[in-house]
Amino acid sequence: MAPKEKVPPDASRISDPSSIALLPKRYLVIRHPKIATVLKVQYEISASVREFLHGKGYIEILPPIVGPVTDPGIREADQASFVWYNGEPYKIMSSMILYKQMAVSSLGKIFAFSPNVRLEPVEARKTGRHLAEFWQIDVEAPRATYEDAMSLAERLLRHVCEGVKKRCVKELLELGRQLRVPSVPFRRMTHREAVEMVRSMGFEASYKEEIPWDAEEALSARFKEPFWVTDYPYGSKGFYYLPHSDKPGLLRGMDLFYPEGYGEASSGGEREYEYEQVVKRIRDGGEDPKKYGWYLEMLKTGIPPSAGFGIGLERLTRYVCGLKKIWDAHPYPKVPGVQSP
Ligand code: ASN
Repeated sequence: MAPKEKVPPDASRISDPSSIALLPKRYLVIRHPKIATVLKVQYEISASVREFLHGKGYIEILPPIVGPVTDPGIREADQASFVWYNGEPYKIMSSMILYKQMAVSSLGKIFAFSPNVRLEPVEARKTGRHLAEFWQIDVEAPRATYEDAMSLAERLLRHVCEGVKKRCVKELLELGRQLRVPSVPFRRMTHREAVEMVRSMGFEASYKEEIPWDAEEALSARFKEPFWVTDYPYGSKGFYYLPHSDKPGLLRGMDLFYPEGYGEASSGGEREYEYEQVVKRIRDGGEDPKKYGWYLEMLKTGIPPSAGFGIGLERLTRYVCGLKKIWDAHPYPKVPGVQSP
């Protein structure tokens, strides 16, 4: 006798699958046709990413999930900590940046799909593009420049859009998304130029800090193609970005922005890799270098310079699928301040 299966309620009758109030019932909403369609497209995005990077000689490695140190450069978010063996405080990765520097010293060009936890402030949910748990496509290459990293990231994005347009015709139609394949190279503007632009649009923004979320969104809405913001000011980002030698106070780091108001896509840059410099940078950021045990030990023994970037997978899915809310782009989304499966 065939086992009896209970028939669950018809999820296609849920009128708003993006509702925050329904997140605790994700086991129902995940069956909504729109969410299922998005998750299928996400699978094609991941396949296209692997195809592209594999073709360029990048080796996929496993990411760390926890460790004694993680990335402090996560804007307003907090790191998630817990107790490891012997009462040792450990972190859940907020990004695997420090571990990427370790991996390139062995394997050369690498990438990983890496899980990140960032306890964003509850207000972050208003942006529709912040999750407290998300995945990055993290890429790093030894002896590369930040121009190399930008060129790779834009070709990667182009390849993903082409792949999805080819393989997900039905899904894009169902989602009502007219996806453009962006032309490369993408437009580049410096952080200073971006600040001037958002100020002229009536937003407050400082030449010394990252651009506020609402101004970033408005900036992104002005463009029809993705674009780069480069040369962030010293102190505005993590200690691991290399400063320019010929432009005092500016970093060889960049953010990628989607057009149409989808906002930030990726951040990356060239890395600090010299022990003395990194210790100084950690101190400048108000942290105790002692916290960074294995990382500083590694720098003392010597690693190659490198450059890379991380592209948020759910943000990429949101952009490709044309979604308002990023929580439609994860099977089990964790939205700041919400308890859900
Ligand atoms: N993954 C980013 C990078 O490679 C760092 C980050 O997410 N904070 O620079």
